[in-house]
Amino acid sequence: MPFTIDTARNIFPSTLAADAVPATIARFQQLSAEDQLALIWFAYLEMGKTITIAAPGAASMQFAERTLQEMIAMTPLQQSQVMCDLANRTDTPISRTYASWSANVKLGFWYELGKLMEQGRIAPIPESYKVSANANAVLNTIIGLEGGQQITVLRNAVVDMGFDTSQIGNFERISEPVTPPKDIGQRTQVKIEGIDNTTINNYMNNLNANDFDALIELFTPDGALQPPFRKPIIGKEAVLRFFREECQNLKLIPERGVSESAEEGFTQIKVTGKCQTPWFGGNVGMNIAWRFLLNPENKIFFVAIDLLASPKELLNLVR
Ligand code: 45D
Repeated sequence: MPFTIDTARNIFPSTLAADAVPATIARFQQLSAEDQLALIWFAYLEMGKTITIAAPGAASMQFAERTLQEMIAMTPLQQSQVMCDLANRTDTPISRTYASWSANVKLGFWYELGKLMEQGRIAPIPESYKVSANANAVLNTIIGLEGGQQITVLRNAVVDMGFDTSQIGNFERISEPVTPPKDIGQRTQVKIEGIDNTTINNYMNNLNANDFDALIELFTPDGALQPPFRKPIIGKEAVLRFFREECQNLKLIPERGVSESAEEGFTQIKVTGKCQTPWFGGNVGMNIAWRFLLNPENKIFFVAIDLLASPKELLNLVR
């Protein structure tokens, strides 16, 4: 039976993903907007004691600038209202603008707001704000997670805010400009214990070099990529857009892997290792598995990226 995207998703079924992340997000979404904002604020302060976030580049900030200026000119009450509207996904002009932004522009916007809240130029969360018992429980769960899982929860919370894009119809998507790929001389080459496959090595090396045009040629026309906790992105055009919007300056550090033949001349390969986001650099390494399904021509038909449940999972290469 030939593979479909649906059957491909089940390769290496014993891979344990960090289910605590979607479980925590689901509990977070149940809270009131005020509790959500206060919770993120307290989580952010707590995490700030151990990990620092890198300032976003000017290129990603220019798009949020007008909205930030608009908010600075508001009364504190109006400012709080804008933030609650974002968390409630209410239909307002700012919630619509926010919805048109890529994940990195949204994160950059909140990064700036956080600084402005600290300076008192945007209404802060009062130190005396008492979160509900439920919110407190979610906060404690987040504080107990490992770093890579914490930042994934925060990122998802931010990405899910704003008006629902599926209700907007046609709109212009706003994302940072794509920087040119690294010069050949600047590129690094991965070495993966147990894996000797040019497609896999080229995948890692091209992604590390921001060479998305070369990277996308490793995929079949109907190929798919499934990011952590998301549905597969299907087809070269959509996958390329995802690379340009969300994958600049990632650092992939694959460590080891296993390869075996599958049905119909396909090959399934699982690789484990670390991945760093430009937001936190080497301060936060995420434990990652890549589950590849390659067609007989060694092209990528499917790859899933999983955030692993624990470092122990890095050694789980069970077929
Ligand atoms: O509400 O092979 C305040 C793919 C309070 C590609 C705040 C990948 C109020 C293929 C504090 C102001 C991408 C899939 C808010 C690999 C409030 C591939 C602010 C994997 C919101 C390997 C909060 C890549 C702030 C991975 C400022 C796994 C929060 C990348 C900021 C993962 C949070 C990247 C930030 C992650 C979170 C980045 C900056 C998880 C960033 C997380």
